[in-house]
Amino acid sequence: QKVVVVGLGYIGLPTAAVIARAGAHVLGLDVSQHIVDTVNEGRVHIEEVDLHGLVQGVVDRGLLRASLTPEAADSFVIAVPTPIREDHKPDISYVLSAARTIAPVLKPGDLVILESTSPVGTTEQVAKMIADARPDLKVPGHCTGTPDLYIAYCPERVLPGRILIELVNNDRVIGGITPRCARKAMGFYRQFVRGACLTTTARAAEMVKLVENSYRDVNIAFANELSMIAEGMGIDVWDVIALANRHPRVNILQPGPGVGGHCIAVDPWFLVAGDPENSHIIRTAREVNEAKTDYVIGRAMRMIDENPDARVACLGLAFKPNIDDFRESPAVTVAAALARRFGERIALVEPYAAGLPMEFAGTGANLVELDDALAECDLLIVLVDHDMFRSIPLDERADKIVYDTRGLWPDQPRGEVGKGLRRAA
Ligand code: SAJ
Repeated sequence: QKVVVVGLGYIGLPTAAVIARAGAHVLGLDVSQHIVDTVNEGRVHIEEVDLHGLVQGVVDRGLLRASLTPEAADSFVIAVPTPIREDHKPDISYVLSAARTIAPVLKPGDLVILESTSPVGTTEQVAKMIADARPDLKVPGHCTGTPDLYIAYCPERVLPGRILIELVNNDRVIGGITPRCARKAMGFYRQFVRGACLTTTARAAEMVKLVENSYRDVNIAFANELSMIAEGMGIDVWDVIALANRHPRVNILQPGPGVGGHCIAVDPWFLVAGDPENSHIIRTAREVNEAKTDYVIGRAMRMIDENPDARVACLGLAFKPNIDDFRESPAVTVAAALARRFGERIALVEPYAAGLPMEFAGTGANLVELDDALAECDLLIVLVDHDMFRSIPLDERADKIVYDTRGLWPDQPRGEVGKGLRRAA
């Protein structure tokens, strides 16, 4: 069987490689000549655990190719970005353009699956786009009698850093435009998914994806709100959360400098845009998490002002621990605000960065090794809970002034703000 995957990004490329490994002939479509060339050489343009070896293997075996132009196939998987606009409204133009691209090569019996995180109703819009482009085909939802095509929505739910494991092992929610479409898509996923494949409608599946990430955002916002309340009361929020979580029905997440990545900080807005009147908690959670980043910036600036002779190290720039992904990272936002104001006084430590993200251009702040930062800096601002930071022994930081936004070092001596703080969200 032949499969076309549209979009060779963080989800599309691993998905294409996993389908190819299961034995299908996969054509990856992308609008970037650079990405197409890279994949055809068996290389990857994104960092993800074990991805390079897998892509090299399936390209060498002739199971995966990349191209700028579509070809006929049995199944089409759309995995293109759905960014958010300035006004917090979703932009589904890449999805619609992907549908327009594949429409000319579709034939009766083909399956089209949308995987991109999408506002509710997008799969129906894909069907409409195909129906308009191909009046000769009977498109589900746009014809009488038995349709020629199968169209379904199946969101990806993988965690960056564990993509290849989770692509195979996670349960999949498969929403069909019709129940027949859902059953057909289930047959497709069963070829390479070990988790359960659960079917529903396309609209429900679209909402499920948005709900999962909103759930996490709301729960992180709760932790971030607690952190600011506890800080004002002089209480260690991590102690409070750990103790509250000993209750059998309480499970509070961890506060931090804000929520990063391109999913959790974005997807809740798709729900809000769908029904602004009724999405109070979801919108407020977004606002609390965004405000937490500003709170951390203000707090860090005050500490630096109170210690005018201190050299400052920001520990971590990634959006979460132990990965080299800096997209929408609150750590970058905080460190860049400090770098713009304090310039070369700020040392940046990021073991996962090859160079500095562009946000730091012209600020004078430098990337330094962790050992040098520990030797030279008096004020440490912990922004990411990388394992490498967690394992720094107390004797290397006991005399430092510490602002630990991740609660990494429970044993840090406590003191007044600016004089050797234990940890403060
Ligand atoms: N974070 C906290 N406190 C916590 C947990 C996370 O501040 O207790 C922060 C992290 O530091 C990070 C952000 O939240 O900045 C997001 O990290 P994450 O690990 O929670 O999630 P992502 O963005 O890497 O992946 C999420 C996952 N969704 C859920 O767990 C519900 C993943 O399964 C999705 O596939 C992915 O979004 C996606 O693509 O939508």
